[in-house]
Amino acid sequence: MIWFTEHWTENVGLTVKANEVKRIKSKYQEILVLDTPEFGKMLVLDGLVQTTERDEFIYHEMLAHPAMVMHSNPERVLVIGGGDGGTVREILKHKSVKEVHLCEIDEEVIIVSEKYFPSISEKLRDPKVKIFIEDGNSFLEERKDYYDVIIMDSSDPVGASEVLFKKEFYEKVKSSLRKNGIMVAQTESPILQEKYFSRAFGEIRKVFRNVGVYLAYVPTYPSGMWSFTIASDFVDVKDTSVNREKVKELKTKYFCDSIYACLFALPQFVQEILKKS
Ligand code: AG3
Repeated sequence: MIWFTEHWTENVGLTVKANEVKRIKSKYQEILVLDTPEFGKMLVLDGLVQTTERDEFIYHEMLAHPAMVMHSNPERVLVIGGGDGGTVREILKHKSVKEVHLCEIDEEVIIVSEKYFPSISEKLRDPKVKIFIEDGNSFLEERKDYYDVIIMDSSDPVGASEVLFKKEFYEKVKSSLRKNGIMVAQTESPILQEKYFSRAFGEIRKVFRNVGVYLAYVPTYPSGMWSFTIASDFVDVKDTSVNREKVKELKTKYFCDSIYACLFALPQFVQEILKKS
C-alpha cells in the first residue's frame, strides 16, 4: 500500500492509504485509479480526486437532481465532462428524459470508468445516451437552442477545464438551451477555493438572469464543503416550491425533499462571498 495525497492547497491536503490499481497518461491528463480501504475505488485526474465509490452519490445526485426537478419537463440533457457516468446515471432516473448527450474530452476517462467503476458508469450504454468525444466549448457551437438542461461536471478550473469557467463559455451554454432551459455547474469549495468559487459565480451571473448557489458535503473534495451554481433566464431557479412531487419519486441517498426545500439556505460567509463577487 502507498499513501496518496491530494494537495488541496500548499498547506493542507487529503491523504489516503491505497493500492494503486492503474496509472496511465492520456492525451490530456494522468489518470489514476486507487483502491482505498475507506472510500473504495477512487478516480484521480492530474492529482485531483474526482470521485470515489463511497461518496460519489452525494456529488452526482446534488449536481443532477435540483436542475432536473426544477425544469418541468426535461427531455434533452447535456453533460459536459462527467466521463465517469455518475451524472448520466442520475439524469436517467427522470422519466421525462428522451436523450442524454455526454460530451467528454478524454475518451480514456470513459474507458477507465467502465472498467473499474461499473456502479458509476453503469448507464453509459443506455440507449438514450449518446457519447461525444469532443471539447465542450466547440461542441456547443453546433447545438443552438436544443437542450432543456446542461450540466457542467468538470474538474477544477485548470488545464482542459479552465475554459469551462469563463463567461464566453456560459454564453454558449445559454444559447444552446431551449426556452425554460436550466444550467448547473460544479463550482468548487467556498472555503478552500474561494477565488475559483466566486469567479465562477460572478461569470455565470453576468450571463443569466436568475442564479442560485447551493452546497453539499463531499468528504473527499477540498474541505468537504462543495458548491453548485444553477442558472436560467426564464425559470426562477430559487423557487423550490415547484415540482416537489418529482423529488418524492426519485430513488436517492442524499438528495431528498427536505434538502430541496431549503436548497438555497447558505452560511453567512458564503452569502458574503456572493455579494462581493
Ligand atoms: N468533478 C468535480 C471534481 C472536482 C474535484 N476537485 C478536487 N479534488 N480538487 C468530478 C467529476 C465526477 N463526475
